[in-house]
Amino acid sequence: MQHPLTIVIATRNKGKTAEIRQLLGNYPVTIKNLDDFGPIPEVEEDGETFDENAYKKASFAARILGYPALADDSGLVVEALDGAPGVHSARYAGTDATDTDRCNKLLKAMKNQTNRKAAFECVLSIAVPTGPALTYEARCEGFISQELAGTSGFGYDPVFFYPALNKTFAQMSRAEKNKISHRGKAFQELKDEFDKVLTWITQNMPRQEKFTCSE
Ligand code: ITT
Repeated sequence: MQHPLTIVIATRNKGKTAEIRQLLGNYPVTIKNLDDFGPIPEVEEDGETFDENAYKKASFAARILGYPALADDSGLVVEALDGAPGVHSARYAGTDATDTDRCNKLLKAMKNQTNRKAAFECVLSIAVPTGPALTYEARCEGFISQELAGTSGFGYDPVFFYPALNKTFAQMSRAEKNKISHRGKAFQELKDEFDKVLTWITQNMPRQEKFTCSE
């Protein structure tokens, strides 16, 4: 169903997009992807925090496209690696690496480590074209497994073990992961005040001036 308010999901990550579409499935907004528009420049994610990068991505997309935009900046923070890969999670094994390459690099870095505590963190930023933004954040704690397990999800899901369900994120269905994940929890906060968010967006969107040409 088409709703009058459109939000652009400002991500190029297909795994995230699928999760976000499911998380916002029943809400009264029309969701667009970056792919629904022509080519737009890439944002440089050079911020030092998830917060900075989320705002950069959301405000850039909102300004360029003229729609409210929602960005997610997230990553895996591993205690024994002093917080790495952290904000560099997507590029941890170089720009051409695959998700499996990144998981394997992490397992190698964790070889012989007894402290395997880790957390996924997620910051959501919803920005309007004039600059202001709302922010939501959440984390999900778990452990780095000894080997890859499971084929669902994306990114580091096969090596992130979630003890309460006794499986890795990649062994969960999307719905199961969305209930407990960093992204799922951050979206829950947003959805808990969805009416206010919609009002805020409407009030902060630039007005479309209606004008008529007169001779
Ligand atoms: P966009 O910036 O276009 O959204 P990205 O993949 O570059 O896509 P980030 O900069 O936020 O996104 O990097 C997040 C990385 O952290 C992502 O590529 C995964 O490797 C990892 N990650 C984040 N959330 C994850 C999740 O739920 N499961 C597994 N890995 C995740």
